[in-house]
Amino acid sequence: MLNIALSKGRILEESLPLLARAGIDPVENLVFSRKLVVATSHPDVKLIVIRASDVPTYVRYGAADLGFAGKDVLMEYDGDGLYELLDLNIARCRLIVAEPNQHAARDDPRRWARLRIATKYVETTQRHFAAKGIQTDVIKLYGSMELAPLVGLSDRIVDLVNTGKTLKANGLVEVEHIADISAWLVANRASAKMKHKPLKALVEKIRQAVR
Ligand code: PRT
Ligand code: MG
Repeated sequence: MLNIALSKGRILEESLPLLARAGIDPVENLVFSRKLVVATSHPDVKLIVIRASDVPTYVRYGAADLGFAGKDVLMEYDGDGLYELLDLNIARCRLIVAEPNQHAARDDPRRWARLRIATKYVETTQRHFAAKGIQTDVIKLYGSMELAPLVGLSDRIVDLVNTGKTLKANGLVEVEHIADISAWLVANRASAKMKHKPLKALVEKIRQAVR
């Protein structure tokens, strides 16, 4: 048996058509179902549905053989015990630095010295700015980062952007690009050895479905 870990929300919505093309259809509607483990049309494949940020953990400990995980989540997680096998080319967005419009007008990123940043991506933010020799005071949030500069919690945020509508609605503007993001197929290192044959066949089907 092979378990694939997915997360509710956008990754699930975009994963289902991809999995269908790979011949894997859940036996019940995962978008509405409250079940967390669901069998599929493939007799040897089960889907497990968890929080996006928990996918690397389930895969690392072998509770799932494969996972669909956002690159943003993977960058935040040290890669131990995981193989990043394949860019699934879904749930695409960008990780960026944003600040209020009125600051951006007279702000020059080349002069940044010490930044107060609110984000869910503490590790990635620290790594990004440390590499450029810029000091940061990072404030960890779990969501609604766009609010932080509006109420004086931080000067800037590091967050994901897709259409840019959320930034715009909150008077924020992108001032620096950190990374392009999409969901990746990840595998447990031990499963990759022990279940080599069935896993390889499944990965190959997913690879075809991405194309
Ligand atoms: O459960 P947990 O809190 O861990 O995750 P979650 O609730 O954030 O899950 P979900 O379903 O929202 O997103 C999971 C994954 O989707 C992320 O880890 C990314 O890999 C991917 N993804 C792709 C996005 C976006 N696009 C995205 N636009 N995740 C979040 N957003 C948010 C963004 O944070 C911002 O608030 O959407 C808003 C911006 O969208 P636009 O279109 O207005 O620019
Ligand atoms: Mg959410």
